[in-house]
Amino acid sequence: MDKPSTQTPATEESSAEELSIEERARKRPGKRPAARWLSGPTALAALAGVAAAAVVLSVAELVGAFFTARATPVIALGSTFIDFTPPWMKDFAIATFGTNDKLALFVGMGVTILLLACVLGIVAYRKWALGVAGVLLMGAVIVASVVTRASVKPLDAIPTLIGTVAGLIALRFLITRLWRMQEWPEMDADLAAKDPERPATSRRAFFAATGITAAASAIAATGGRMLSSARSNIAQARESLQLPAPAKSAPAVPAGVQSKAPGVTPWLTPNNDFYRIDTALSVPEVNVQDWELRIHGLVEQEVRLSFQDLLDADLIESHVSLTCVSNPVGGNLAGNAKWLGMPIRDVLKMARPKEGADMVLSTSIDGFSASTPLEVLQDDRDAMLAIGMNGEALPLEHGYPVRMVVPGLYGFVSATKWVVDLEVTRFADSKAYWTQRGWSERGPIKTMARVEVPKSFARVPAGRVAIGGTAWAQTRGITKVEVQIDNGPWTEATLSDEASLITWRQWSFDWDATPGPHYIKARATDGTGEVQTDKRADPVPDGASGWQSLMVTVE
Ligand SMILES: Nc1nc2c(c(=O)[nH]1)N[C@H]1C(S)=C(S)[C@@H](COP(=O)(O)O)O[C@H]1N2
Ligand SMILES: [Mo]
Repeated sequence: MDKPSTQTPATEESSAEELSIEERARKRPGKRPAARWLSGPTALAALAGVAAAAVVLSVAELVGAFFTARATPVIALGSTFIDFTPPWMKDFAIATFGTNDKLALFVGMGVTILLLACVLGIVAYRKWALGVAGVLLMGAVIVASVVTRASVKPLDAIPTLIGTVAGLIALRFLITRLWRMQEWPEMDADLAAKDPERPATSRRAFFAATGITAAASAIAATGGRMLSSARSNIAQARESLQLPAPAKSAPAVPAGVQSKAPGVTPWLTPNNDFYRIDTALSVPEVNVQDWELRIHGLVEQEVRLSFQDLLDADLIESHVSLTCVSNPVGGNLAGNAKWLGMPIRDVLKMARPKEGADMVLSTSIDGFSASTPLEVLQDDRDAMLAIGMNGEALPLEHGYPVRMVVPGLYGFVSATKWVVDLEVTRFADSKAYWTQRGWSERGPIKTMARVEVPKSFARVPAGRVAIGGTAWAQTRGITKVEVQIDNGPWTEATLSDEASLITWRQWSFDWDATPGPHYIKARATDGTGEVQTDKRADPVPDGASGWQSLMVTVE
């Protein structure tokens, strides 16, 4: 993309008698040089640069509000700015501005960006390719700022990428207006009088375009800030939430739950690494003061619970492994955490389900729903309305302030996050979100053994190779994992300690590896004695099955 040469106002190719715009502007009588410069192409190009930079930041900020709020572009940029501020300047800022040092930071950053944006506009006006490079560089710096923040995922770069593209479009749009003002000196009043129409129009077109761009950025930036600050208020409320002690603590976890094979996932999944699956484009923001759970439908007594009611209830704590029905064989859509919550059976006792009811349809604040068999929520498996995850309030993306956790069932029929409604009903009468879309109405978790080390297609040295992984069959438990090398015999792996029937169980296997390509297979046996089926099934409609098989090369 290069500007059309016929519209180039300030080129070096200007012939001897055809003076450059700058020269002609300089030769103009009347106006003082400063005033002439301010209304000249360079100043307007600088203005275009500022508008384009505003577009980059405001669009990134707006889109960023829909992403993990840990690092919106402007905040991340601010943190990077701090990182690169020399210590003496930091001390100076704190000494001079005191508690306003944050404000000083943003003002300092703003001025820096403003100056660079001016340069960007001027450069783009003269040589478009350099302008493109400038915008891309700006995008790269923001992306680097965002992704180097703690606990930020690579996907969080997306808002900045979108902002950068929008900024490029805006810059091109504005600079094109400038290029169209080919005959710059005609802009002066005396010449404009001779041809009043054209120059004024093109000049007005530029200002109109800049105005629209600036207004759009201001709206985007304000919207983005409002959205993110609403979110950060919720995030703060979550941070300061004090979880009550459970009436019944989680049973002690045996010392040997972790697989002996190095590299196997931690037995307890940290919140930040816990897989996340939901239909929410932006994470719902729920205020605990506003949160209420309604239990209704086929019940003797409709019940409404406030968050305070949950805090006051007899809470239980339990390690439960969750699994997604979409998890392919060998996939990682599963996690194990310590949950704190109110048993759902206690809630159902208050509501007293009527004869004939066989299902509870739980609905989230954003309209997702899950159908869970009523008896599963009434038995002793510790299905709960969870408010705590690994000793913290639920993370926003895992359902803050309240979600369901039901041992033994895939998440799509049980694990409703941001839950606000429980309707006691019948499978014959209601269909849940995914059931309406072709998935099954029930979802007991299938027995599964996963190989985590070595990785598929890994190259490993000959000799002792540690194979290891995780297996699960929630509510039935894992009693055996077997490994098969190539077409050899199935051999029992070493099981790590079992914490409970509703948590996953890890395993390891020492393999004496000989050079060449080899296939590794694994299968589990659950507590009912049933061996994991080798029948391959896709995740749709009720979960994948089959034995995982992977190839490694021994060198
Ligand atoms: N509100 C809501 N809750 C939801 C979902 C959803 O899309 N919306 N997805 C479910 C699915 S399919 C799974 S596997 C689990 C995942 O829970 P996690 O994101 O905490 O791992 O949440 C369940 N709860
Ligand atoms: Mo899922």
